Amino acid sequence: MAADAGGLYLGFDFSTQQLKVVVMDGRLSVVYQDNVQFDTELPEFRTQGGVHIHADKLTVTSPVLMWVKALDLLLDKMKGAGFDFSRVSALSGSGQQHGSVYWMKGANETLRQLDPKKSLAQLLQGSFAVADSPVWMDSSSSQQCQDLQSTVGGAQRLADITGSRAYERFTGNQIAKIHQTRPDQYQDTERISLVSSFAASLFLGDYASIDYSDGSGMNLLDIGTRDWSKICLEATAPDLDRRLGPPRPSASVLGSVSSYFVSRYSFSEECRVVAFTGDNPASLAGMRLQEGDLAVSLGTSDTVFLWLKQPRPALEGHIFCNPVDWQSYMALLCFKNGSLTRERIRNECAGGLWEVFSAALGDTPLGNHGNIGFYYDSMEIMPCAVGVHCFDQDDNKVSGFSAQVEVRALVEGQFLAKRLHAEKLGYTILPGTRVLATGGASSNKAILQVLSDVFNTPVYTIDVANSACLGGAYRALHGLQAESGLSFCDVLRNAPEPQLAATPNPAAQEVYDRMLKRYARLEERVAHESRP
Ligand code: XUL
Repeated sequence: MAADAGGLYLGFDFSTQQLKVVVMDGRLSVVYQDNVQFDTELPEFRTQGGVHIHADKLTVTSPVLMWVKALDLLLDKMKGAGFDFSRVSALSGSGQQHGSVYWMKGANETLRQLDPKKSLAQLLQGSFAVADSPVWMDSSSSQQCQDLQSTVGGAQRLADITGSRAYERFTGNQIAKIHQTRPDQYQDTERISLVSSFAASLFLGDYASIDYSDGSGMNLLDIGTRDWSKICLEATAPDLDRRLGPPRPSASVLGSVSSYFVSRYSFSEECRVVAFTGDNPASLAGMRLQEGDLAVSLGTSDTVFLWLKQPRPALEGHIFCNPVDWQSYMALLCFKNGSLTRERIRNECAGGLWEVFSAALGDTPLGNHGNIGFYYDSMEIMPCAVGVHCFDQDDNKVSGFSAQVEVRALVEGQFLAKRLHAEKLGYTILPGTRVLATGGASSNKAILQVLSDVFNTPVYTIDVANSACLGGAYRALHGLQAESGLSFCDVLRNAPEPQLAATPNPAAQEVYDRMLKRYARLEERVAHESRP
């Protein structure tokens, strides 16, 4: 089916603290946005930041009915604002990754015959076998992680199959915990959805498939065959295959919106529902990352997205199936020490002023005379290490650097780490590679110059406010056209282009290729010496 020029495309994001929607027209302009904040607009659920943190501090859940009610409220708000649902050609969206929803036996029958006179929350209140869904902030499944890894043959073997070693928040380990601690509720469960496929199910009026990309965050999907891994399923819980349903490509049109939405909100019967995916894959789509690109989000923690053709799963970082090109992959790397550490060094070495911090980067040479620093103010994820570790040009440990050298050591070190870990997962810098920078620190040109030099590639900036939602709207449009063989890139050709912000210094390649080798050696040493 071709895209309708006058049609609208909806992108929803069921994130941790809120439900958001963006509406895009056929010319790719955002024409409407709205949201529902869980804590303040649905106070009856008593969440903080959209979640309940349980007494053990490890278990973190969200009431599934809160998400259902949020959708009622959001659509009612849109209706109240006069939004014309009949113009919507397709919708898609995303959910916080890893969270899981347990549909009660008989729930699919309920979904298939929703009475448009009632709200979704009224209709579905008895449809969940587990009322409180485990979410990505949960870290209570360490035992299940250990069990899975030992059954499969170790952490690296699990990463080779599923793209990641076992992580507590990954859905398979959460499912195993539910099966072990609440066997009756597991028995009552007819279907298990991710937050993303649960949201798609509401619109579809039927159980929606889990897409390959969000499915990769479960420690259950074989990312090579793009099917459930038998050994992982068996190690997790009985009859899991049946409860998950077959996974599908992320660009699949799952069907048309259910008659409930046609009657209650005047959606067109033709409005298509495109598979929902995880919020990180949806952001990759929203940023329109292309083959060979790398996106760096510089925030409280720094996140890196990579587009990969031939991934090499490792013990750190995650490989997911790519949400916009089913034959490719993406990687997600998370570095805990981001802007808070940059702010600390700015305060200590630049009198609290970003201008002085930037000037220090301008006044120090590429490669920083061989000085290298590791600044892990809090326990770092990549690598698992803590503390500040400084080395001079001969790899001797030193207690610190002069203020200007310290500023450059921090910024160079943060970007060398990103390049090192990206390359470990199979990323290679090729001619034409672009680095897209987003997040707070991406407005600092001097920081972006170092990023460009360390990667020896041009750096572009892109506005990614709401990138997951926008990615949903882009994916809705692409889903409609994917059947005619058009790539995501073809369909989104006219979307706003990123802005060029920095180009590499001609001397950068030689300096940083050499420095990266030393950085890798020193990082291993630091990780070894400071392991908790
Ligand atoms: C990714 C992860 C988080 C959630 C947040 O692995 O756990 O980024 O997706 O919504």
